[in-house]
Amino acid sequence: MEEEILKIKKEAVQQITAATAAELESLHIKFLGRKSLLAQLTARLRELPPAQKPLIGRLINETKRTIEQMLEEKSGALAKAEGEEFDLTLPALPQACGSLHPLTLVAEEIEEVFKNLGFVVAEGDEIEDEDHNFSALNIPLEHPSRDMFDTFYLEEGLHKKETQGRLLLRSHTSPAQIRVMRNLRPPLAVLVPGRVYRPDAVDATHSFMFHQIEGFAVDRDLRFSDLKGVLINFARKLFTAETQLRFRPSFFPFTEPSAEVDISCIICKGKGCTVCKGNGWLEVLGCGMIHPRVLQACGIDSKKWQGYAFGMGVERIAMLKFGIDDIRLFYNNHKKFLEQFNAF
Ligand code: FA5
Ligand code: MG
Repeated sequence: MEEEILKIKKEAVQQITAATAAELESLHIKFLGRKSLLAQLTARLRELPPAQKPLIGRLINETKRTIEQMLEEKSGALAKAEGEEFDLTLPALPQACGSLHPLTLVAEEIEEVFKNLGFVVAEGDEIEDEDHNFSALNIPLEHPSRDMFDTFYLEEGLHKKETQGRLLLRSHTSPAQIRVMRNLRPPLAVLVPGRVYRPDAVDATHSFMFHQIEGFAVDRDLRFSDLKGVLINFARKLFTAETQLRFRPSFFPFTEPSAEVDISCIICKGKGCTVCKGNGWLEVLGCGMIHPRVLQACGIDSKKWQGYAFGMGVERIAMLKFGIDDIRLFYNNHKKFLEQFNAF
């Protein structure tokens, strides 16, 4: 009898394993029903010698329990599989494909223009110290940009004027000039893209974090006309041959003479809008001839070498390039906005 029971169990295992949902019910009747083989064996227990009865009885009960459990598990597994069943003939879901951010696209395009002129690309540090961000750039201690209202400082002791080494989030990319010029000897032509930080009030053209690209060259006999030449070439390459540049005399402690450069507003074609604040021009960069004191602070003989430098706002240029009328659109990660740059 023991053998018969094991045979039934083996058969049950095979059939339940291979069963479909529809077959489970009949297998339940076949193995556990009133007319099942196990039920018949139970009826024959009487015929057994008394010593064997409890043993075989227990084996039958255990087998019933095992089969019952297997049927339950199988039915659960089949129900779950049905829920996950999918139609292979359905068309695939479209995959959303990312693309480069408009600021990255514009920065790369600007880099390309200057690389073609022989500039190399370097990287500066976003956390700077006062020496690189200000002092070595000839920005005196009393200059308003060093005020804590105009710069994000990272450490305590903001009012100790005698310390030179407070840490800060760089407020422009110009400290990279110092880092490069203290490490490499001229002739140099270098481009440094990166993020900068200022506690500016946010509006359509200002953000507290934005991107600049610093560019500078140091060589013998460099003149302001060389600077004008590379900037006009840059504007014509990035925009159109008709793009107007306006050089406004300005002041930076680290350049002399200095200028700020405006580009004719491409958004309103000079008619006046929120981007150009109604005057038809948008300031995109500051520039000038590197101040002799800056060269000297880097151990470069200012009698032998001259340099020019410029620092452009990447957001402003991207706004003009793509006709974007609010700088905040670059940062809020709206898919509808970003998707428009897939084609570029
Ligand atoms: C500077 O930062 C100088 N370091 C530029 C420079 C470099 C001058 C080398 C001479 C030689 P300025 O603060 O003007 O200058 O900023 C440069 C450009 O950054 C501006 O023309 C503008 O395009 C952009 N910019 C300035 N502030 C913001 C802001 N809050 N949000 C977005 N763009 C800004
Ligand atoms: Mg300015």
